Parts: sequence; C-alpha cells; structure tokens
Amino acid sequence: MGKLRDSNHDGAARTGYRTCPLCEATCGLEVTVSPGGAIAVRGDQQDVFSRGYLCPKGVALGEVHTDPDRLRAPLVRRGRSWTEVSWEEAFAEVRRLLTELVTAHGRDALGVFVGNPVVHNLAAGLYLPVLLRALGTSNRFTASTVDQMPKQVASGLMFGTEFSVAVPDLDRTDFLLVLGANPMTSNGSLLTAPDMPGRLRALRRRGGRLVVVDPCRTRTAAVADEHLPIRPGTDALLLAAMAHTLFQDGLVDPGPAEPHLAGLDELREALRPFTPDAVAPVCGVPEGTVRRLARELAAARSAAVYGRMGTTTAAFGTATSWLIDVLNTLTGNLDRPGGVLWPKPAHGSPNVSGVPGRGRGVRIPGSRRTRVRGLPSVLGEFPVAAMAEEIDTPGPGGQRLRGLLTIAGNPVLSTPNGERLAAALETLDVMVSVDAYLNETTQYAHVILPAASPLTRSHYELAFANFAVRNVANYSPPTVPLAPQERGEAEIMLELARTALGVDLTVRDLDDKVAEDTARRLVADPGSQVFGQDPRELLAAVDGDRFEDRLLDLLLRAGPYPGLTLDVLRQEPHGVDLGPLQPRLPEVLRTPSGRVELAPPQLLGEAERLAEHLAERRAELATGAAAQGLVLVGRRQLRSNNSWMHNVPLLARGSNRCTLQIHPDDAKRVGAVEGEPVLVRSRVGEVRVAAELTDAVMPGVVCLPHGWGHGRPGTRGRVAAANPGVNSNALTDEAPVDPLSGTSVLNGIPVEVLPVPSQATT
Ligand SMILES: Nc1nc2c(c(=O)[nH]1)N[C@H]1C(S)=C(S)[C@@H](COP(=O)(O)OP(=O)(O)OC[C@H]3O[C@@H](n4cnc5c(=O)[nH]c(N)nc54)[C@H](O)[C@@H]3O)O[C@H]1N2
Ligand SMILES: Nc1nc2c(c(=O)[nH]1)N[C@H]1C(S)=C(S)[C@@H](COP(=O)(O)OP(=O)(O)OC[C@H]3O[C@@H](n4cnc5c(=O)[nH]c(N)nc54)[C@H](O)[C@@H]3O)O[C@H]1N2
Ligand code: SF4
Ligand SMILES: [Mo]
Repeated sequence: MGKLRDSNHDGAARTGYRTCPLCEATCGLEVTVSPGGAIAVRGDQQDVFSRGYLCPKGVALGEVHTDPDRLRAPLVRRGRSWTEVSWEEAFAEVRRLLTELVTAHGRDALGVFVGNPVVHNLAAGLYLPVLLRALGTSNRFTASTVDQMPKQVASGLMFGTEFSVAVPDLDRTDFLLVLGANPMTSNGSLLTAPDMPGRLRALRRRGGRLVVVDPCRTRTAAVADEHLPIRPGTDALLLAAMAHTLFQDGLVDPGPAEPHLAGLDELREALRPFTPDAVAPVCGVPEGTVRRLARELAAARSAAVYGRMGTTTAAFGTATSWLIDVLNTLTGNLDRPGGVLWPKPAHGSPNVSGVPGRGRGVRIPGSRRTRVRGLPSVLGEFPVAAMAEEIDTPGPGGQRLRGLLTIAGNPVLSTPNGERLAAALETLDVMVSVDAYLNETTQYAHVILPAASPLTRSHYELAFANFAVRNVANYSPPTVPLAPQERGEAEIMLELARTALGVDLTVRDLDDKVAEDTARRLVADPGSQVFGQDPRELLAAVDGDRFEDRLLDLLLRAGPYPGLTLDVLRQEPHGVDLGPLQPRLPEVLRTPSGRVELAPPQLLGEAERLAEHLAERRAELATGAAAQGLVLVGRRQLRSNNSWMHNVPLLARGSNRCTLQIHPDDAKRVGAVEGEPVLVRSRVGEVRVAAELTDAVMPGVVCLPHGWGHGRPGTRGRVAAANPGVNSNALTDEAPVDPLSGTSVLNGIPVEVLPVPSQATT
C-alpha cells in the first residue's frame, strides 16, 4: 500500500476506547492514532464485557478509516461520470430530484432501503425514524427481511414486542442447542457476547454440553460435543417433533413460567402430526436422535435452544423461531438463569416502557400490501424480496417505484435475485445513497452522500443491548474529529428530513424539535424514570445541545437504571457492567393478555401449513420423487463482513475464499473438480465459481458465501476488485418468502451444478 490519506489527521497522538461497530459482539477496542496518522487497534483489556477479545475485523477498522477508496466528498453522477461536489451542492441536487419526483408522482414513488450498518451506528439509528417520518413513504425496505425478521415476529406474537427476543444465558447454561448459527465465525447474532470462542470453551469446561444442528460442519460444529447434519429447511419439523416427544413422554414442565402461559393445550393439539418417525426421513435426522435430544433438553439442569440465519432465512422461518421458544418454555428454561432471559437495556426498550406486564402486542400481518405481489407489510416495512418488482413492473398509469434512497445497504449483493435489482436500479428516475463506498449498489445513484469513518462517531449499542448476555452500557466518544469536509450521519439525516418536509427550518431547529418531542414522549411514558417530569427541565439537564449525544442522554435518563446518565458513561471508558440477566416474567410481557402466548392463531396457522408440507414431503419420499437434487446454503467467513469489508487489505487474505463447497460424492456425480470452475444455476440465475471439495458439507448440499461479486465496471474498490468472488444472490430466489415475516429463503435454494471446461473462463 502506498501512503494512506488520513484527512482527519491533525498531528495529535491520541488513544481512545471504543466499542467495535462491525458485528454484534460489541468488543471494546483501544485505538491509538500516532502523530504520523498511523492507527493501531487492540482489544481493550479493561472492557467490562470483552476483556481484551477482538477478531481480525476489529483490527481492520484502522484500514477502513484510511482506505483511499472510502468516499470523502459527496458525489454527483452525470451519465457515467462522477463529480465531487460540496455538501451544499449535493443537498441542492437531492432537493431538486426529490421535489420533482414527489411533485409528479407522490410520496410513495420514493422507496427507502436501510441496510445492516445502521443498527451499528448510533446517529443513524436515532435519526432514521425522523427521516422516515419526514419522507412519509410506505415503501420501506430493510435488511431485516433477509435476516432476523422471523425471530422478531415470533417474539412479538409470543411476548408482545418485536424486541422481546429471549436470549440464551450463555455464561450459565448447562446445555446449548444451536441450530443454523455459526457463532465461532459470526461472533454471535441476536446473542451479543464478545469472545464467543472463550465463552463456548467455558461452557464445556464447566461440564456443559454443546450440540450443533447444521448441514455443514462449521467451526462451531467442530468445537461441539455433537454435530447433527440436517437437510436444509427442515428445522421446524425437527423442533416440532422434539416438542411432540416432550408431550408424549410427560416431560413438559415449564417451571415458574407456568402461571404466565396461555395456549398450552392448543399447542399440544397443533403438534400432533409431528411424530419423530414422520419427520426423521425428511430432516435426515434419525428418529432415535430426535427423541434423545428432546429428553436431554428436558433433563439438563438448565438449557437454551438458539437458532439464527439457517433457521430464519429458511422456509418456515417464523415457525422455526416460535418452536425454538416453545422448546425453551416446555423444558422450564424460559426466564430461567441458564435458560433464555430478556435483557434490560440501559436506554430502555419497548418491553420496559408502558405498563409492566401488558401491552398492545404486535399486529401480524400488517395492514398494507405491496402493489405488485400483494405481500403484507411486516412491523412497518415491506419484504425486500419485493423491491425489484416494485421498480420494474409498471402498474396502471405507469405507477411504480421511481426513486430509491439507500442508507448503508448494498442490496445488489445482499438481497435475493440481486441481478434483477441491479437492472431495476438502472431505470430509476432518482436514486440517492448515503454510503461509504461507490459499490455494486451505489453505482446506480445520482447522488452519494458519504458516511464518515466509524472512528469519528459517538457510539452506544442501541440495538444490541436488547440481545446481550449481560446488561452492559458503554459509550464511546469520537476517537478522531470529523474532518472539515465531513458530515456526521445525524446531520445528513436531518438535512434529508428537512428537504423532505419542505419546511423552512434549519438543521439545528429541526434537531431541537426532535429532542423536544423525545423529551415529551419520555415524560409521558409510565414505564420511564422521568415519568411526570417537566420536559423542559429534563432537556435543560441533558449532556450536550444537539444530535445523538443529546438524544442518548435523554433515553438513558428515562431508562431503567436510576442515575445512569451519559455523564456517568463518559467517566467509564471501558463500560459499566449492570450484571447478569435476571428473570423478568411477568413484567417483561406486553401482550394484550398479559401472558406468554404459546399458540397465537397466526402461528397455529403456520403449524397447519407445516403439517401439510410434512405430508407432501413424505409422499415425495415414498414415491422416490424427491430425487437427490442439490440445495444451496450460505456461509459466513471470519475475515469478511457481509458485502463491504472486502476492500480492506488486512482482511483480503487467508481463509476468505469465495468457493462453492461441495461434498466429494456429489462432486464426483456432477463432475466437479477441486479448484476448477463449476457453473451453478438456479431458477433465477447462474454463476461460475471454483469448486472446493470437502466433506464438511453434507451430501446434497452446496455452500457459497454471500457478499461477494465485486470488481464490476463503475465501482470503486481496488482491493475488492482484485479478489472479486461471485454474487451468491444472483442465485437466491425472490419468489418464496416466509408468509408471516416476509423474509426471504436464502438457504436451501435448489441448484444445478455443472462442470465448466476451464478454457471457458478467464
Ligand atoms: N445469500 C445471502 N444473502 C444475505 C445473507 C446471507 O446469509 N445469505 N445475509 C443477510 C444479512 S444477515 C444481512 S444483515 C444483509 C446485509 O446486507 P446489507 O444490509 O446490504 O449490508 P452490507 O452488505 O453490509 O452493506 C452495507 C453498506 O453500507 C455501507 N456502510 C458501512 N458502514 C456504513 C455507515 O456507517 N453508514 C452508512 N451510511 N453506510 C455504511 C457499506 O459501504 C455498504 O455499502 O445481507 C443479507 N444477505
Ligand atoms: N465474520 C463475520 N461475522 C458476521 C457477519 C459476517 O458477514 N462475517 N455477518 C453478521 C451478520 S449481519 C449476521 S446476521 C450474523 C449471522 O450469524 P450466524 O447466523 O451465526 O451466521 P451464519 O454463518 O449465517 O450461520 C448460518 C448457519 O446456518 C447453516 N444453515 C443453512 N441452512 C440451514 C438449515 O436449513 N438448517 C440449519 N440448522 N442450519 C442451516 C449454515 O450452514 C450456517 O452455518 O453474523 C454477523 N457476523
Ligand atoms: S468480533 Fe465483532 S465486535 Fe469484536 S472485534 Fe470482531 S468485528 Fe468487532
Ligand atoms: Mo445480518
């Protein structure tokens, strides 16, 4: 690498402590900037949660900061060429484009796609709702419907809010059953726990048991006591049969949660079709193993069942997420130390606000429908699988999505049938992106507003405090100052909101109004510590006079830990440990009944659909019609972070290889050779990629990582282009979605694999 450009560098040496914003593990980092501008990142040994742990991505944060390809100035596109412009010019252009669009076609003609990094970004997380309200479009899409939405829907129906996800008590459990997750590599998801390798080691060292259900022998499966390969897309059947076994063997014992449960009898009825002998051949898990696993779970002193991407972005995602907590409940592990518990974030949560123990619940399905396919809205958004068709399918009078705002998202590489989306983006009248790179998605924008380096931001875990295995609060101030030409994300969103509102307010005025509204809302909330206070007094007391720090302090003051203000967190650069998770039943509930709903009608409907599916699959097996076709699943890689960190030299080496893993028996059958290209074809598309023969994947399953497919003309990312990989979402199909959650099926995609003569590739 040549000399790195550090535009924030002001010659001062500094060391700052900050929480890593790259994944859900929230490791504490010690970041040192030398007088020459070089950046060193180490694990913060004193961090109350991570105790010095970090992974290679955390180390790479310095290279993200200095990456010469990372955008520093706003860009405006004319035809195929980009011009760097001032922020004033960029916003003027956005104003012109949006005004034209909305005047001619209405607010719904503009869609919004919000990507994953927003949940790792304090300012974006706090100001996104302001922007969305101002835009007033119902065409909202996010990465949630290619991710965790099924878990949010199931938790919302059972416990009353979409944030009421019951989290494995990882540090105390005696038995962890993991389905479709690879926390040794992903570092955990909806399970915030820095140092997953250490915590899993500790589990086994104290005599605990780790069982992993996964079609692939992942790094997590490799350190487990037992690995059970499963046919993709069949976890709901396995879990239903385990619950069936508990009922049949008289092992159901919900413990102290019992008085708070509703629907136990309906649940037992609904599970009748799912006998272990019926599901075993479909799942590829022996009948005896299904029963044994259920009995082990019931016998364990404490146990936690946990599922992630392989259970959510799969057929029957919501049913699977539900059945996971059904098993936790039936075995007495819901709300039990060592089982699954609900965190209590310092800044509050929907299950902390309002009246303890009862609430409005969630409305599933939502009330709106997508125009083209009629898919229902889910928790305020539309399934992202419908985004391309909303753009490329005109309705009566040419009605369609004509504009798109993307914020921290790369849906061309991250959503199903990404190539159809790329073609659709090219036809938009208006596209504006808030992003750090000129990549496979933002290349279609007319204006790109650059996000500043993570090191320039205040940070606090707004999202992941809801999923952490300990209650911890940690605030990070900016490590380096914003350079004069940079804007923070609060300011960018407020400026966009101001544009959308078309009102003559300054950013400052609008921000004041947001803070006043927030203060008024908090003092009116009976669940908040500031209930009944004068909102003006509250505002006068807070830290700072603008943007995310002010809003965060408001939330902390209203939150469930009296005396915990931003000022307190500022004094504790390594974080404040608020202790292990505590049982919270019944106060945590926000269902209308005030009970844990084990059998809400929507989920009983899914159980019926699952029973039909089981009958069909069994009939296919009986006739031999279920011929051994291959199905595609995904994999995460330690040195990779979805689609956007492949341009960082530190990560662009070693195990990061975009290969199609295939079992040697299948390879032989289809004629695939180690290291040689194969053609992978699905209903929607095809890619050419090198085969990697390994028995780590079960026969019948092939495995390809997502987030690759770089180096396209028009993108800017020199390192990524040198090792581009292929877009796995050129193969995933936008058609099947989990009906309650609108979530795409990204695992278990039927594919064909064919050999390619090597001279046919370049
Ligand atoms: N086939 C398949 N597809 C998948 C998955 C899978 O397992 N298999 N996983 C899914 C999952 S779980 C997720 S979360 C999604 C992720 O998909 P997306 O939500 O699209 O996120 P990324 O691919 O990480 O792209 C993030 C974008 O944000 C930009 N960025 C980074 N930091 C910031 C910031 O602070 N501010 C702003 N404004 N921009 C920033 C980056 O440059 C990049 O363009 O992919 C999903 N897609
Ligand atoms: N290094 C790294 N860490 C990351 C990310 C990253 O890109 N790289 N991304 C972050 C994000 S956004 C998220 S959401 C999390 C995701 O975190 P995880 O969910 O832990 O990660 P995945 O690798 O997607 O794990 C999914 C597993 O499901 C398996 N699987 C596929 N289909 C099925 C099935 O039908 N049944 C079962 N039982 N298993 C199946 C796959 O083989 C895979 O091992 O990781 C986060 N952390
Ligand atoms: S595990 Fe996640 S939070 Fe920790 S250093 Fe790595 S990327 Fe950052
Ligand atoms: Mo994700």
